[in-house]
Amino acid sequence: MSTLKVITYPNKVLKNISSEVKKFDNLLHKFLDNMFDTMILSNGIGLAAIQVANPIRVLLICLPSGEEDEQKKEDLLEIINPIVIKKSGSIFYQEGCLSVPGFYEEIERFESIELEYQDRYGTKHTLQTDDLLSIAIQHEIDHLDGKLFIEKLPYARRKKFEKEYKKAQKEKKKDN
Ligand code: QAP
Ligand code: CO
Repeated sequence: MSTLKVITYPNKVLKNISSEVKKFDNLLHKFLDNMFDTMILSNGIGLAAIQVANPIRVLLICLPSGEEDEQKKEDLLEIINPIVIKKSGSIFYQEGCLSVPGFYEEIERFESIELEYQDRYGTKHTLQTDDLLSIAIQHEIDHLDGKLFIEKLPYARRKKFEKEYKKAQKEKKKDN
C-alpha cells in the first residue's frame, strides 16, 4: 500500500486545469490504487487527481453503504475524462473537501446529472445519477477544472470562511 500527500487550500496547484487521460496503462492503474488508499486513509468519500498533485482528469468516489455504512471497494467509481451531458434540478448539501479540512458549507448543485466517462481500461460508460452521488461527482469535476466549493459561496460567507480558515491554520502551526 502506498499513499500520496493531499494538497490543501490555498496551494495554487489546486487551480490547475487537468488534462485528458490518453493512456490507460499499468502506470495509471497503480496511480488509481494509490489514490484509493489515500482517500480511505484520509476519511474521504471523493478525491480528484489534482488533490494529490497529478493534473489529469481522474476522480474517485466511494460512498458508504450497507448496514455498517462502510466504504467497500466494490462500490468504488473510477471516473476518467468525464463529460456532463445533461443536468437538471437543484439541491443543497453541506459539502466538505479533503483539501479544505475542517470546513463544511451549504452549496447548491444540480440535483440530477447524466455523464459520459471512461473507466481504467478506457471503456466508455454513461451514468445517470442524482442525490449524493450526483453532488459528489459535480464537486470532483470542479476540481478537474481548478475550482473549489468555497468559490461558490456568497461574498460574505466567503470572507467569513477565509478568516476562520486562517485562524485554524495558525492554531495547527502552534500544535506542531
Ligand atoms: C467531496 O469530500 C464531497 O474537512 C468529497 O476534516 C463533498 O471526501 C462529496 C473530509 C460533498 C459529497 C458531498 C473533509 C475528511 C472529506 C474534511 C470528502 C475532513 C476530513 C471530504
Ligand atoms: Co474536494
